[in-house]
Amino acid sequence: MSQQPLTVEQFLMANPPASLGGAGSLTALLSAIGLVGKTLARDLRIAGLLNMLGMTGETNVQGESIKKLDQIANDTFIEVLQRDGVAGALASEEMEKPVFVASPGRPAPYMVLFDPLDGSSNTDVNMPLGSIFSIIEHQHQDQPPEDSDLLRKGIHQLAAGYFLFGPSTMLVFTTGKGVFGFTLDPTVGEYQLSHPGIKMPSRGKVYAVNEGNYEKWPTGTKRYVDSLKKPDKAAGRPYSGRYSGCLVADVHRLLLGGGIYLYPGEINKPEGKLRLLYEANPMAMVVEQAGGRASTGVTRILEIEPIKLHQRVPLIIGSADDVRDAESYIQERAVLS
Ligand code: AFP
Repeated sequence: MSQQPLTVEQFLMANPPASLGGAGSLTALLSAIGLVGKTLARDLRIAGLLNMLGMTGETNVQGESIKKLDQIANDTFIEVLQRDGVAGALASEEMEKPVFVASPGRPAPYMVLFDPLDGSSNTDVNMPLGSIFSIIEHQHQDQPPEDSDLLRKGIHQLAAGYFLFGPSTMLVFTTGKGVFGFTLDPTVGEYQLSHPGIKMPSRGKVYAVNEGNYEKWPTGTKRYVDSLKKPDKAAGRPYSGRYSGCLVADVHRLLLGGGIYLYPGEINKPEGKLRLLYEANPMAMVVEQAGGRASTGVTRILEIEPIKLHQRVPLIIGSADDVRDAESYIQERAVLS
């Protein structure tokens, strides 16, 4: 008889992560996050039938129009983690301020930062979507969180991961001891270990970037992307372009097959688009744990000292050698200009 793959809870029982405030508390939190993913997977599957597509008519703290599914995903994270989790504070890309979860008499040793629905331009066209989460220590458990409580460098993350809502739903996470991918079996309602100990190739043949922005990039970034298209059989070039509009989907491809994703800084917008705390930090932790690399082109993402909650950063992430190449082009530009 073939062996049944481990569920997330069984996996964490066999490989217990260091927990704060009592054994099993991080497992409980990851389990609650798993429930968020199952709920969203269900909603996304039938969103087109339930009037869940399109816009709410409102804008978020970043000034971006909110899709109905952004709102639903955000509410799902908040409701589930408030009720079931051991998180005392929740911060989201979609909310101006963090939410305090009062839990008198029981420890709430974690804070969760999340992008509830990544790639929301894909919602209305049935393309892949993601959710991203980062878990850090909640240091002042008895007080409503200040923004400053959440401003921790990425190296202090205790766990990070994402859901990929594609043909199947996957939960991929790290607690600092490697990266593990679980596929949701909807018939039994469990995530099952399908991708143990993911390791990225040190170089790939795929690049993911919104090349429509080419004219806005600094010279070094342009030269790097140009270089990927110059045929050189020995170097495995030209690379193939693959860009889905969903960071999670693009990075997931690289995690399994290698390559590079860039959302670089632009001449008139050097900070780029992606958010440090909700997107770059958690994806960087996952990728580094799989042997990859993540930087702004100059600075390691996980070493950036955040100065505000909704801070943006350029993100160059993927196979270590590919990211090093991109850095050398980007830094050369800094020297030449
Ligand atoms: P949205 O969730 O607002 O659609 O943004 C998605 C995202 O943060 C990331 O997932 C994509 O890689 C990137 O932005 C796409 O941005 P562009 O549409 O500017 O290429």
